Amino acid sequence: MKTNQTFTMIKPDAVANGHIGAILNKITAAGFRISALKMTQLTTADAEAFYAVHNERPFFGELVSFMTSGPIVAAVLEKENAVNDFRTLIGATNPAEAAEGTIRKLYATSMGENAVHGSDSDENAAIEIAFHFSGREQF
Ligand code: FUP
Repeated sequence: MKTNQTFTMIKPDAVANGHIGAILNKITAAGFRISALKMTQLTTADAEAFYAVHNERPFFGELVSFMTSGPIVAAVLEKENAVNDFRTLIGATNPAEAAEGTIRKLYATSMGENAVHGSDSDENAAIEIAFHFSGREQF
């Protein structure tokens, strides 16, 4: 398993609000290399599978509905300590608690519509990357 990779999605709220360019700019300015990138839209089955760990949670239905509501931008990011450094760059799940200057503080609107996803472990990063990208789509 690679320990220098993480997976991100720019979520439907941030795409709809015109923040793709600003978010990618913050990511590269923070020293991440983008090694895969695509705009796509999740089906209900995709979102249910991606967020299966949350399927017993009360917010699961809303989460799936939101994540399928419009296009997303999926990307693989590379950097030393990628998972933890990217979690720091995006900030807390709830933008009201996110640190100043973080992507969620700048661009998220609520806990549910929080602009970006970031993998929470190297193991999940590998699973999430394989879910979204074939080998031929990674550079
Ligand atoms: P994060 O790792 O910060 O993306 O947060 P989680 O994996 O805990 O949650 C995944 C997504 O579920 C969040 F991005 C938003 C949604 N969520 C809610 O809508 N309400 C909650 O209480 C927790 C998470």
